[in-house]
Amino acid sequence: MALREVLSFPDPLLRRVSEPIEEVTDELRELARDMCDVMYDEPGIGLAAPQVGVAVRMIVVDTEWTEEEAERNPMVVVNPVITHSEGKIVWEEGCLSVPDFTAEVERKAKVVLEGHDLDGKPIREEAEELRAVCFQHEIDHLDGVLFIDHISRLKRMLYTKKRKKQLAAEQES
Ligand code: K1U
Ligand code: ZN
Repeated sequence: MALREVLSFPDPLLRRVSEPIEEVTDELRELARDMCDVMYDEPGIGLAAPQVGVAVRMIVVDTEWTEEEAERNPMVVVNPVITHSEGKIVWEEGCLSVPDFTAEVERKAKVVLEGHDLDGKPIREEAEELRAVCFQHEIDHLDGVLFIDHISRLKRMLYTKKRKKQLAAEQES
């Protein structure tokens, strides 16, 4: 089956604030499956529903599957929230919706993520390093925030210019 398309900057749909999920329907289960397929295909270590054009508060994360001999172990989180955070960490981030760009971003070093799985079971996880960064990155997507919003205005402007040129060139060819 065809994979869902990942929206890319500067698509305004990436800037919407996503709606909380009241009830997990079959449609949302299918969306979660599709998001995992997209994450593994791209490849990535996380994905948020708005990146595939659906403005609901759901993320998928698998921060270990790219390591040698690791198995796929996707975590789907419905209505994720960070309930505790501490410290600071700087991490070089990329984003499947921000092509051809990475930058260092300052984030909270340790977080507690809470939410529910697709069966309504509560999830609570304490995370640090890449996993903590990834949780913050994906929850930002649910609020219409991209990692480039956390870098300097100058760097963001330079990237925006480069991206617009790239899109204009794509239109011409
Ligand atoms: O939300 C996204 O766009 C996914 C993004 C998540 C993320 C990456 C880095 C720091 C924080 C959040 C990605 O997965 S970008 C691709 C990536 O990081 C990666 C891809 C293949 C192997 C290892 C990493
Ligand atoms: Zn992203």
